[in-house]
Amino acid sequence: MRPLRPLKRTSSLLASAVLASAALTTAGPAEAAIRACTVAAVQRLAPAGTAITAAVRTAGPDHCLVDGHATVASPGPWDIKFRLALPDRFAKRHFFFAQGGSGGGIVPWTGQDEGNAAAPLDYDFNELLGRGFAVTSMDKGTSPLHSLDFSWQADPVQKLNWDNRALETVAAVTQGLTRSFYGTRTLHRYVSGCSGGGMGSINNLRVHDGRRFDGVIVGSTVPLSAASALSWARILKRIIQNPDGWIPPQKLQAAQSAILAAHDGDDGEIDGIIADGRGIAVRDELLSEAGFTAAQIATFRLVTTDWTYHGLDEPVRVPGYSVTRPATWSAWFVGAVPPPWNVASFTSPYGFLVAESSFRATLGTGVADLDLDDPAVHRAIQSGTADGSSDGVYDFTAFRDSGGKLLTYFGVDDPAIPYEWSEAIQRGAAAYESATPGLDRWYRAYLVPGLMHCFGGVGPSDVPERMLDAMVNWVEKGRKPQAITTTRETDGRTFILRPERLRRPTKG
Ligand SMILES: [Ca+2]
Repeated sequence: MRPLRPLKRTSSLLASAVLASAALTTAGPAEAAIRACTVAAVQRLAPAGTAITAAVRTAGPDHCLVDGHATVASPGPWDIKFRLALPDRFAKRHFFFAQGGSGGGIVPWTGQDEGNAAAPLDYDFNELLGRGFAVTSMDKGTSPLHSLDFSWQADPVQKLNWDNRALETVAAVTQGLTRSFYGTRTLHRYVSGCSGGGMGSINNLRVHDGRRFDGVIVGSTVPLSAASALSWARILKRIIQNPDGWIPPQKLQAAQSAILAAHDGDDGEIDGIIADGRGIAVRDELLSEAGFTAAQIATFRLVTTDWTYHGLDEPVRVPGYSVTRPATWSAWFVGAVPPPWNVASFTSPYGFLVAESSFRATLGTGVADLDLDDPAVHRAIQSGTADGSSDGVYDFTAFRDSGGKLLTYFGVDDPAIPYEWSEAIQRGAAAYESATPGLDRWYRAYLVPGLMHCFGGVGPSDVPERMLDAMVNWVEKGRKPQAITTTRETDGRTFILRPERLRRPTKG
């Protein structure tokens, strides 16, 4: 069961994506140096420690589909599985799809079969192959029970794989294979990941200096992965200990309807979407009229109010959740059913599945008993990632200085990661800028109205794909992204996303 993948693409979205991208397609004729698509031929191109297990000529668009694994050690050994598609019409582009969640021993791929639960909703790989991208995906080097199980974090091998090692390793192997296969030194290298995939990508900028990538696209994430589990844990613990504060789904729906009725027009258009929830003050009276008790109002405040985590060397301001779509909270951290919850049931909130399995594995303590003031919790959060890098959390300067480009996007209706992390990451990165124009040279951040966590919701449905279009133009043509036009699949409505601007300059 894979709760993060409830939707299926339709052919109409594919068609619109192909049309929208047609102007960008620059794939040239097949190159003369293409190698044979056999296991033996591809294996000869692979570095030591890489095993090629399949290489098959595949149609639509014509490509060589390669399966393999890269073996890592120290700590290890572990075989990280990957897939690489090498199109006949190659445009010297390599695209790495970094999957979200906990991984799962599955390599997400488009079109294996109609029932493929692991098909990414973010991109259509066949469309990318048609535009001349070599395409790579991997399993993240973990073996969870399901996509929201993090109990493998007790294993330092898998923890390091998930955190940053799998992405770096598979990027090195598959980019090398791609160069050798086509006999080219030139390669435009892209990676895109959302949520857990975004964490791996943004970790790479700090731990490995982003040296494998020219363009990095990050959706809805936090720079220290444990920080998200902490937000959930804080709310979940309160509800477990104070069951009166649990809010039934129908009350959250009533609150959502009332908030929308009051604020839909704030963005200048009555369209069922609040384009930006910052600055909206939800009154107690509104919640009371939606049926909330005092205990439920207290839960609402806990969820939506910014707070400070004092366990780190420096206090960290943690944004509250968006008030724009509270009905979505049930699935993630309030619960469609009241506690008790358990990690074996998907009726438990997704955030509970993640936080409970993660903290039990790393601290031996479940959410209900987690003491946020415990030094052991501080250490677990502070180490944050398993990388051992001495660089600061937001220190992406090596990537910046090598000419790398970064795009981030967050959904305003995200019930998993508060979208105001967008501003926190920008401010963190801006602290390393001393010259004008600073971030403008290499970093763009976008907020997406109506978008939930990575996909879904009432906003546009092609955000990652249009981000990639903008990134290709930036990396390959030097055109800085400005407004990005996105589209809602169901009715073709367009949403023009404009780069976020920090409200005040940050001193270096
Ligand atoms: Ca509106």
